[in-house]
Amino acid sequence: MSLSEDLHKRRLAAVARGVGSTISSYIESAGGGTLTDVDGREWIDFASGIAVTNVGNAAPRVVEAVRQQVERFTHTCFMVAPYESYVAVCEQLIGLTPGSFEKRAALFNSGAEAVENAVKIARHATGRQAVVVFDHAYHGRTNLTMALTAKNMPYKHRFGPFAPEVYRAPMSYPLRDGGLDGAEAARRAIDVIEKQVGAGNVAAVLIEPIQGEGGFVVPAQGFLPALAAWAAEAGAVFIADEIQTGFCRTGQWFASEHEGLTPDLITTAKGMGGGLPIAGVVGRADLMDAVHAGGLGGTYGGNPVACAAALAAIETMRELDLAAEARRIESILAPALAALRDEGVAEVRGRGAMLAVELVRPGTLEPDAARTAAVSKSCHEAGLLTLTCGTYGNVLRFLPPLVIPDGDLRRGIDILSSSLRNN
Ligand code: PLZ
Repeated sequence: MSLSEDLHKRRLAAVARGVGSTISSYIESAGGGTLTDVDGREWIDFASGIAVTNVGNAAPRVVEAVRQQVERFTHTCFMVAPYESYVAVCEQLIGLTPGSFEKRAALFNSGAEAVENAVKIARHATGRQAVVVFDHAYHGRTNLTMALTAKNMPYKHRFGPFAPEVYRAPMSYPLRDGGLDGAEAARRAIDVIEKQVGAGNVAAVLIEPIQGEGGFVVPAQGFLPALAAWAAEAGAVFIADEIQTGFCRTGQWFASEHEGLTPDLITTAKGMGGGLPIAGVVGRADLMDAVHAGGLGGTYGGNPVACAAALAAIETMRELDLAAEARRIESILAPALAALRDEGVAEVRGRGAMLAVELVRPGTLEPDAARTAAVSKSCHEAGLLTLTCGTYGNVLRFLPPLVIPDGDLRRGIDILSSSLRNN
């Protein structure tokens, strides 16, 4: 029995079945483009732990910053006895996010927690309750964020009842929209909001600028700016969930920048911590500061070790210009994916190092989840770690670390190419 098989047996007896894993190999070490399992087998990393290790795994600056911080102190709780690195991370969030208006930030542990807090802030600041989200949205697994998330299986099934005052509007999904342009898709969504919710009741419009779990859906150009303009007019808070798209992933620091958006609030997590759990809400000072003192917080939010990692990760992104690296990955991966197109590939889409292909039955738009699963499995067998996503489970997505060497990237593309050919 391999060491991984042995571990898997232990896992089955100890870890709840509800917690899944993409592969059943257990990891021993990982770097900038590969993971190595306990049996010495190497995996090319097209997952980055779901868009987290943008700076690579065990990135040298992050390792050193964490080491130095754990030697100094591991936890005081910022709400009890504050420390400099929390403030410094907030300063970085303020400086890096789009919009030159006065901002504030607050730190949390996970993406879901950031989203929950962004909604709390928007509700408190507006005195309104309704939150508008979109088809195919993913915002997390806590009770409120399950309500905000669109897809039933596996996220919501039998986990209700869900938080109230959440309303879902149609998304711009160019492949499946029958040719609606961004303005038309926004009009369709705004009609739903105005008729079913009422502009004056909307606390927040919450959207991923490129949807992640929902299928790497890139809305038609103009959709996001039109929604943001409507929200401003309606006195609603426009929140961009940049948890998956943020921190250089799409070829800019934040995906909002591709269309010149300046969201009122932005949620961040994943890439910002270089692998340590940390999340943030950053945005308009008048909204953030509307909340009474003590209204926001949590024991571990902005833990000093996670803050040290975040500062080191951000420094690495700046120093290595990882936004440019994301564009380098796009310049290699996007044409390679386009060249792999067959009659079952409906679309190649995404931005930067957040790219995907959507698989359908030839000649139709009928999702082909079975082929998607088969291609993914065949990639895994050949040593390429890929992920799937999409409401219909028919999207193969690619999220390599932004520091992946060209050689690993090309080896990954070769594996993907033969997996697609053979399935
Ligand atoms: N918002 C846009 O992508 C996390 C979740 C995977 P947490 N996406 C990966 C899974 O199956 O749980 C995500 C996201 C967007 C919010 C979240 C939630 O972030 O850190 O997982 O809570």
